[in-house]
Amino acid sequence: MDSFTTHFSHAITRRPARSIVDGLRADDGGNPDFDLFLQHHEIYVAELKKTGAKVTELSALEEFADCVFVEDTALCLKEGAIIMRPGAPSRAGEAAAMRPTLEKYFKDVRDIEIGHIEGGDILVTAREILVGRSERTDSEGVASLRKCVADWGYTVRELQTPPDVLHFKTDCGLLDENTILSTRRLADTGCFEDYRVLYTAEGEEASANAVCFNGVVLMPAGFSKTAEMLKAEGYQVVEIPNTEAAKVDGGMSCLSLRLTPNI
Ligand code: CIR
Repeated sequence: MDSFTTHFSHAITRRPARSIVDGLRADDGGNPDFDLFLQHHEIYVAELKKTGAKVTELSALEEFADCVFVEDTALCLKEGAIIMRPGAPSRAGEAAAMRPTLEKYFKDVRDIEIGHIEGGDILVTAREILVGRSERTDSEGVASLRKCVADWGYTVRELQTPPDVLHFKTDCGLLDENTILSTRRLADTGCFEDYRVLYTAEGEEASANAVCFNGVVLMPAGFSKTAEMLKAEGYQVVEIPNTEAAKVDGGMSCLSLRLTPNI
């Protein structure tokens, strides 16, 4: 049976705003080029569609520079969706803006009511939901998520995102039910002891934010050793140019919400 953690009928993306040049970033390596960002984004959306997904492409929200990174606004599970409470003040309104779209797909849409939590810090596996505390996600936010999903039967495990890493999933991605692609710095914290872990090649840590969507592993282009390793392990890999999103700390998972509606 296809896992609900890697197989989805739908995805939601949002066109990058021109204001993405002002997007948040940890280190300033120059502003992203908007036209090139848009081209890369179009490739990403096309690859999602090729996997059979129906993609809802939302319009840009110029008032939110980081709005293209929709993953941070919500968590979609098979029972319903949870609207996040981003820890970045400039991103707070993005989550509320996602609600009307999710209400079209889910009967039950819940809200994180206290603390802060962003979707980039959440990794859903077949057995549990892993959440890394970070600069954007705190224990109150994790507790609020736990409360939201308890009656749906999910276990939430609270972990720590390594220092200087934006989100938990900046450093990892689920490849299949039991396999996680991870950097060594994250896996060395012991958080994946019950899983099979494949490591990014040394110097290719930025390839860890891969996302498995309907049997295809979408990963940022330019990390040939990690891509070859994944292919040798039997994964179907598609490499997507990501230079512009990377300038504002964005990767593959951040660019979509992946879901199977229940309406
Ligand atoms: C931010 O700092 O919030 C954005 N510039 C990047 C968000 C990346 N999202 C993700 O990893 N889920």
